[in-house]
Amino acid sequence: MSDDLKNRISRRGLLGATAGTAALAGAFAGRATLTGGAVGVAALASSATAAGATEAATVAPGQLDEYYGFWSSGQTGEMRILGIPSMRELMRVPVFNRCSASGWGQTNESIRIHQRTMTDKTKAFLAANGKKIHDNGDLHHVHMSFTEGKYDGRHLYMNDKANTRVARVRCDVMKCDAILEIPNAKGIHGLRPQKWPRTNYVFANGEDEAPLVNDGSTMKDVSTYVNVFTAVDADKWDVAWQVLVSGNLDNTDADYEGKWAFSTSYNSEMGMTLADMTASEMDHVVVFNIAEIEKAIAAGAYTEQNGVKVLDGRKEANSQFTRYIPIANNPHGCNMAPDKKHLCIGGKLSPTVTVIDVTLLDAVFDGADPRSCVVAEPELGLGPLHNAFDGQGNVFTSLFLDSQVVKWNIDKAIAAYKGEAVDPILDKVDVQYQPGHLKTSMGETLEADGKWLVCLCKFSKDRFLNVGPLKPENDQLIDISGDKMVVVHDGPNFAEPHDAIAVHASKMTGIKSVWDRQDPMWAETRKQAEADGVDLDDYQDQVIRDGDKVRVYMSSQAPQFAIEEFTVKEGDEVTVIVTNLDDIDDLTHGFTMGNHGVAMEIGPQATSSVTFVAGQPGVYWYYCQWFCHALHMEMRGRMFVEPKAA
Ligand code: RUQ
Ligand code: CUA
Ligand code: CA
Repeated sequence: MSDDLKNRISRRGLLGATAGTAALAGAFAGRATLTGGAVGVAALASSATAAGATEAATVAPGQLDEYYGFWSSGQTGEMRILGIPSMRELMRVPVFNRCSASGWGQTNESIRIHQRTMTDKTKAFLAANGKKIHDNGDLHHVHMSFTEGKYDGRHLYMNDKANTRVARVRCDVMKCDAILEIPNAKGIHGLRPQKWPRTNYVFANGEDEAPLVNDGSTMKDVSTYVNVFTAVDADKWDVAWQVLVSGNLDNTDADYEGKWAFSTSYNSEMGMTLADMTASEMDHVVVFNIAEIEKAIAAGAYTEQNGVKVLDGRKEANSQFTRYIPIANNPHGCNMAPDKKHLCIGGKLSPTVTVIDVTLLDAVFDGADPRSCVVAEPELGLGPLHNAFDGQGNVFTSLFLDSQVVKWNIDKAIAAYKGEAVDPILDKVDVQYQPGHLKTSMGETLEADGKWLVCLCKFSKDRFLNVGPLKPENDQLIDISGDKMVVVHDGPNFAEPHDAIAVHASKMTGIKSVWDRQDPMWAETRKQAEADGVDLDDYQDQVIRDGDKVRVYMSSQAPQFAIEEFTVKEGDEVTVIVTNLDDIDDLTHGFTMGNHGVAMEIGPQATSSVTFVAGQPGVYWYYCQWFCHALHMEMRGRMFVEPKAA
């Protein structure tokens, strides 16, 4: 690859004008002929079809969407819920971020979830920095739990690349109930639940290379660096095992038989600079053999590192845990088709998608040429990143550089690879602009239905009113029910609509409107109440003093807090525990303590608590910040802070 090309593979360079794209095309031309761009470019359906598609995407006021869209939010750190096809934003679920509206990251219940699975090192690090938790995150990928290849509506799983964590969200209340910091790995990026027989594992990729014993004893000697593939036990919420690999790891997926997991690697070179990371002609996808890995774990043939069972799947270990399938330089997306057979790998720097037939992988583990499982490699256009499926044998691939989505057929691509004169490309459509992920309705399950495609564009440029140098990104909705793709909706979105899944509403029947009083979310708070002689079910509102700790137990019922004043001393550690006794839909209360940086949400029948240090002597008002009643403004009370006793 020329230096000129490498220079252009920066965010800025990729965005560059036609010249940049032309230079890339020129660079690619050396080893591959570009055919994609000439075929069916931006073919728009007739206006009649376009109008029909737009109508299908219209959801009138008061009408409900057919699909739940679960969105990652990239560096915002939260999960979002949108309706599809309306693309209306329905909810934000804080996970790795601090949320001012709900108190996530500040309530004791959420801090306990954060801390429960932190490593001791992290706790010490945060304590040394005067912090209780990391309250930022970079949430790239959201996926739902599976039972036999289908969404089962139990959990959603997601990664935090920034702080090497994974999290779980309960679908019944749409709150995060578990976070796990992954030891040994660095920068968890790709994340996928096992699809078959059910989600026993959540597979998580460490993207960044670091010494396995990362204690500062060696830092610049790259030969000591490793990358780590992690399987999280989805039920126990602990690391089940890890496998060391050669090269880094980017995106991951699993098959529909529970036999394999796959990870792309863009840095097989183990390069530490951009030039070195793009130096080789080929990188690879790693195939993990789940049965062989489980056998070794059961036999105790692992080493233990930071409390985790670790196997060596690096090339030089020659194990049966892994195989390395060569793929053109710097592959990215990794998507298993619902035909249970074909794995599609986005070429990124190569204009191709590599199709692997997973039924040929046993032979590869038995010694066949690793590339013998490659059954197609269609040239589709510039910058292929991710793939989505319609369940009818077709694939939709995002072309980052071309700002297009290309629809192509797997069987035709296989025929072309065998030398038949067929063009696998069926259609191309312009999107605005630079698409990353794209997701079809139910497309990563056996129930892919080929109705909608959400395309998550990294840039919106001129697509919306100018809001300053920082522009929204652009989620576009594409009707894929006909032969031609039709863009029917622009959805501006704040950082970053990284990835999304579209789940049919019929899968989400377990969602509650009112909390169960016995919910485990506040089990610890309940224990404290019992120790204080307070029965959270037969509510006794009271203030308990325990040295310089004060616990204020109060219930709330619109439009009143049961305790309308309480007294503490300057410097006291005050914990306010609020139970919302209202039990009707959508009657949420809040508790905000003025000038103390404290706010939390308390849903119907929920208990939430927050701890803070009482400030300077004086009168402080607290109030309910979630609109709950005509007298919501009056739902307030006073905290009197007395001077410390001399
Ligand atoms: S990766 S734009 Cu973080 Cu999802 Cu491909
Ligand atoms: Cu309670 Cu507003
Ligand atoms: Ca590379």
